[in-house]
Amino acid sequence: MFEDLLDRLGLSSVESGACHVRWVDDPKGEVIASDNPATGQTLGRVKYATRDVYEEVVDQAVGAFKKWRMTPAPRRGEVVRKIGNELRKYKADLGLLITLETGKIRSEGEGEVQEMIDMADFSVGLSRQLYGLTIASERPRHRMMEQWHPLGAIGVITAFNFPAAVWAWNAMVAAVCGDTVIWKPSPLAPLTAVAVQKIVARVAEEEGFPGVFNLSLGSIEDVGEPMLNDGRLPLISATGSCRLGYHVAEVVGRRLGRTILELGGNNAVIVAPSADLDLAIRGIAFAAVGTAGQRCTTARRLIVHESVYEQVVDRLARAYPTLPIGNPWDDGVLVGPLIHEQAVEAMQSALRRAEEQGGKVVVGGKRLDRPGCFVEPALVRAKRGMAVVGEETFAPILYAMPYREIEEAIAIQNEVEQGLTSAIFTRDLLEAERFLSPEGSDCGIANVNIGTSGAEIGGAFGGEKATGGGREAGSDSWKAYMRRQTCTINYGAELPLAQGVRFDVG
Ligand code: UN1
Repeated sequence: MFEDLLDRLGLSSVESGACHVRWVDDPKGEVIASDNPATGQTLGRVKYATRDVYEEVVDQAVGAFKKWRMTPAPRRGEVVRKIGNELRKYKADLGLLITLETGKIRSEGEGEVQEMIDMADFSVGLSRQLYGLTIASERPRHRMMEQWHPLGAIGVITAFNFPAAVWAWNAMVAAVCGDTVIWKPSPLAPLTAVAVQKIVARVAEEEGFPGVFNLSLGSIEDVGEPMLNDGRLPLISATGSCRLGYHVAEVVGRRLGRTILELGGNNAVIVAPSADLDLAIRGIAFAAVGTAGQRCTTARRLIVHESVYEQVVDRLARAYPTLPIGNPWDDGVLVGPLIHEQAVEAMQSALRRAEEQGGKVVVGGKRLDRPGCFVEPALVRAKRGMAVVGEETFAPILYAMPYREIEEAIAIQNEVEQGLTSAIFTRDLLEAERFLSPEGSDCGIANVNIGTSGAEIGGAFGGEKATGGGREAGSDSWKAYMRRQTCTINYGAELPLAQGVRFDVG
């Protein structure tokens, strides 16, 4: 099944990781393997872009921008529509490749391709809605207006856990905005990036716009750092850890470039006394265990009212061991492997520290005795203030803590560094509204009776505080990919000055 899959996606055993108006490589480029985390088997190999190749990619992307920016936005939308249609044809195959490379289950792999398709559809509509305002001028016979212009060639850095969808959040929107895109994908999911690039670059070329979508997979030294320092790239959109984000913000900020940062999350679910517990248990399980806890939106903390705390912990403790763990491509499996050995070690180390700090593992947490990076999702009784609870461990660990008053629950929810997603299960309207009010959740995303993960693309996605403040995908996130120009037009014969200033010459 797997050999045919690579064929169908047009992938050979060694691929180049760089593409602009055509695929390019440098014989000196290091070749990396992409391994299936469920088996350890190598799926294929990809050659890194060297520094020279990176330079060539940026030159081409900057060159392609000149034509693309003058192409009417609805025409750009048409190219994106064709990309969406092409992705529809590859939904099953690309989804399976994502499953094999990242270990996420089939429906999530396909869901990710659906997310790309949704982003294409959204962006097609957007291509006719890049509206600017007309503003009343204080001066007679003057008109003021805002218009939005394309920014330039932009850099998009993505992580392994959403190796395709997050690229689409950025690239589909950026493309209709008139930007060209240079994608630096994660070296942990290089084949997905190459497969997506093949589809997308083919459509762009057929439409007469090669060089709009570009790929530059390479090392931190040859591609990552040069990209951050590259004055030709006015915007860098990066997804990854908070550590990565601090670095990106600093380096890009130093040259006054723009960033969109989507960094770590330490997301919590509050379960109030009035919650529908059946709903809550299902929502928590998906949020905490889905994608084996490797989403930035994963629920890592559970804040439960003391009156239902034992009941919720008990129900989760019974549900966890029934979750089918196994090969992510097999039907019925809900928990696939972690991405690599280091992730397994990080999980074990966090659980050890949790116990040292007074926590108690209720269920799970063991590595499975089989090849691949499989672990049992862990549920831990924890207390407010435990240092490990403040950390984002990219693995399925859920720390459950009791609370007494809703104010306390919200304070616990808000007391971590990150501010990505948050949720409350309650049937009490006042409590729900309080959670959503300015004195409620401090996160970019706040849900009621829904878990912390699985956002739709129509909303703006991103978070506050150490999550980086960026917004991607829906709503008016597009504005970050354009430059705003305020224009004042004088259609009279006088030259009145604003603020009543007089400057009479001659
Ligand atoms: C991420 O983990 O980087 O809301 C993004 C969600 C997904 C996106 C997650 N739509 O869980």
